[in-house]
Amino acid sequence: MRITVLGCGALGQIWLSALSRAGHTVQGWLRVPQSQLHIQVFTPEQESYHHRFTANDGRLLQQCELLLVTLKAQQLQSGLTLILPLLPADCPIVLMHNGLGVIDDLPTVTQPLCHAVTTQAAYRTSAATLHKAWGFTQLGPLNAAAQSVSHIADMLHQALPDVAWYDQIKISGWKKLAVNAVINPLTVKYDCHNGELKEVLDEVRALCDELATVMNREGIPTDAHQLYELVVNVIGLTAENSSSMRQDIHAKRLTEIDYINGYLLKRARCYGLTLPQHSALYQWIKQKESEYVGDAL
Ligand code: KPL
Repeated sequence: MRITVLGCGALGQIWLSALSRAGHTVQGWLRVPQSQLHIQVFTPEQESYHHRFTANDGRLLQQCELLLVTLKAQQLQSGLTLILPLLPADCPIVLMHNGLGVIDDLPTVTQPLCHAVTTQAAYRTSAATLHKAWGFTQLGPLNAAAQSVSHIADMLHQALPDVAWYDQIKISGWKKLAVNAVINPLTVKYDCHNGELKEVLDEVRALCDELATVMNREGIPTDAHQLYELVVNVIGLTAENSSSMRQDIHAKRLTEIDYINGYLLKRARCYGLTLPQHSALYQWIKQKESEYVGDAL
């Protein structure tokens, strides 16, 4: 299959490497155009792969059979708008990002559009990309045209397991949002690794209570206790991680806060709900960002 990966950070690179090793013709697409992309990826088993990929080739994009987008939520609108006109009308697009609400900001997409929610963990060092832990990716439709592209999940599963198709991807998106809305901003507030949040479980519980109220209004079958168990479990499993939001703040990059806690607050307002705990965390992160936002833009 001819595949373009838009967004070549850590997640994009592990997919580029895995798809290429599975025999697909892949290219990278960078926001700052380059004609080639040279990467080194370490698997969780410490195997090392060097690759040199074609990048930003408009001809390959016009023949593309899958566009995998691994940009962060806040980069998607500008990144996708630029390349949509070059994409074949029937080319499926898979958006793999944290947070929700991105689709509200996008131009009309007529191609089959999917959301992928993943727990694959990867990060970049100055020398290489480390695929730190195997995860699970769920893929589902964001528009009617995507109802017919469930076979993509099998193809992706062959390259970087586990991947499964899930018609109700909104449920997975909200559960991942719940995890990120608690862990990510709290690790910034306390400037700590995920595991250290075991010290502030009362705060975790209060945040989960607020999440459950909004998620139930959104039709997501869950409750505050289930969410609390989910978040505490992820805190334990990712204890050594520095969350992506904490990494963004340390690197003075814009964070995904508007698509995580920001989206939650927006949906809460639609139901006339106020969420004091999440509002306070949201303000905290926005304040942190504003200290360097001029440089980040
Ligand atoms: O997805 C994550 C992130 O850091 O963005 C978690 C699950 C919190 C792991 O660090």
